[in-house]
Amino acid sequence: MTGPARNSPAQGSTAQSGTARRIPAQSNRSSQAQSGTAKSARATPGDDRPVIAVSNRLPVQRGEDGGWELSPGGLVTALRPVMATHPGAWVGWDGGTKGMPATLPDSTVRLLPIALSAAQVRDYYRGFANATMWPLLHNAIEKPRFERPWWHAYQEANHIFAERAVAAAEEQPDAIIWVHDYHLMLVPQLIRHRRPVEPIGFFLHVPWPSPDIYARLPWREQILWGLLGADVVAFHTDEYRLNFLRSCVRQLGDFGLEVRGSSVLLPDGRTVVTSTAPISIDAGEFASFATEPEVKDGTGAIEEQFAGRLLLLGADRLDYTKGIIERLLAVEMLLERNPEMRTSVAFLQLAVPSRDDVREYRQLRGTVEQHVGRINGRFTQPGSDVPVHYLYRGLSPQQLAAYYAAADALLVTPLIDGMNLVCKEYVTVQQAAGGSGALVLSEFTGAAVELSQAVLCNPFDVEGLSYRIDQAIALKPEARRKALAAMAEQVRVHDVHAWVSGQLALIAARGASVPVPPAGNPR
Ligand code: ADQ
Repeated sequence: MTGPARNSPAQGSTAQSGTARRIPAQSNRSSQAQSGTAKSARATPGDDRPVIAVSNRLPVQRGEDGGWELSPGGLVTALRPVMATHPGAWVGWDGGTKGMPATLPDSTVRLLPIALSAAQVRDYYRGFANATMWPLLHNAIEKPRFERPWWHAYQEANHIFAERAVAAAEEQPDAIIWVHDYHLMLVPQLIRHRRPVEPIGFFLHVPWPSPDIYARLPWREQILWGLLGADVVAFHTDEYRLNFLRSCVRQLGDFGLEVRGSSVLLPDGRTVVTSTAPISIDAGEFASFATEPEVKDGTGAIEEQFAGRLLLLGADRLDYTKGIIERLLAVEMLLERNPEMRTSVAFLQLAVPSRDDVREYRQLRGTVEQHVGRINGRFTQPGSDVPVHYLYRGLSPQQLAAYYAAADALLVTPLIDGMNLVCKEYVTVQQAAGGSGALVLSEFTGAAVELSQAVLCNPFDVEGLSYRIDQAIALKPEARRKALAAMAEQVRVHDVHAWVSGQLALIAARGASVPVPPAGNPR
């Protein structure tokens, strides 16, 4: 395995969690535009227009040697080749670290760090972003908290991000501006007011809930107007996109807004295009891990540790949306029903520390650890290893890949998840390693739309989930291989480079060539 594991709290939602990965060489970029309304998009940004990326966090962190390195995550890996060939800038919070470099490591992309006060971090980031919008957008699976001071801090922080992006755009007037995620939903409109003709794109990395749930937000209209400052508003799935369009009609219909097909016509005559663009991983990079000697050694060590047992794996940020409790309860039922599995099956949960300064996350960690202890207390057989293993730490992508290659099945059981990249990483590494692993995948993930050959499950039905795990274990190797090959191919063709190319081309085209069909508002 590669270097030692490091704790690296996953702050954001854009898969920038875990530990840093090596910078890959320029990868193959597919020319595919995303589905939905991207009909007129071209293969690349189309020209060498600068790209100004705006995200909550900047994609750099201090490495073990004290130097700066890229944070992990699909977004930075994907954007890096684009940013390397286009002059550009990245606007984001510095996370409280000082002395950030002026450019991305090994690149000319300028880093434009934003320093936030302790009160802004508390109210904008931990409060409004992570305790109001995160639960609301995840179907209110935890109760969203509505606090006026948090909303004011969110407005203030979004102004700061927008100002910095506007300053960057003034220096690079033909730039494409690409804003990311639920932390910055007011930013498109704030930029639009200052830069009326710049192409602005927004991508939401999390779900958009049903209009009924969204309507609970006291500031539902302001957030929608904020997003509609963009030319393109994009989502992982059609379901989220249609929910968004319905929310627009419900909340803003009386203001003269109209939805036609997948476009939104604003009272001021502008048209906003919506797009469905499922994010993906750098499949080439993950496939290459499978053949790295260090990863193979790591896999060998894990296989030795679990020799003679079937290894079931879970790997998530420790988040209440990920269905970790339901997964543990389902494993418990499996062991209850099948006494022989208490020594022939092992379940290993890898959990990346996340947002442990938010109350619900601290409570979740305690609950997970109680369940692990209880299940092992019930089912460990004298003279045998425990059935449930639990690692609470960040791992390098190579270390994760070693676990992916060793695991006989991956259990991805979120109660709701915008996409979920872990399952895409697993099928890619398993396939590249010549494995025959099975994927148990929640139907409430964006990934389930693409990876339909998985053993799909409903994690709310814990007993049913335990039977789905049984079913996955019992699948014949040929059936598993066939499903794996189809899923790995889907991820390989629709990789993150294709996603970036499609999105930038669509934003650059400003949706102007997308015809607006004469259809009524969605109900
Ligand atoms: P996340 O909620 O963070 O992302 P996910 O897409 O699964 O969820 O990404 C998690 C990342 O963490 C993966 O790339 C994985 O490699 C990494 N990881 C998992 N376990 C780890 C460990 N122990 N150590 C280090 N790294 C680990 C949000 C949304 C998702 C959406 C992404 C991208 O919630 O729905 O897929 O953004 O848009």
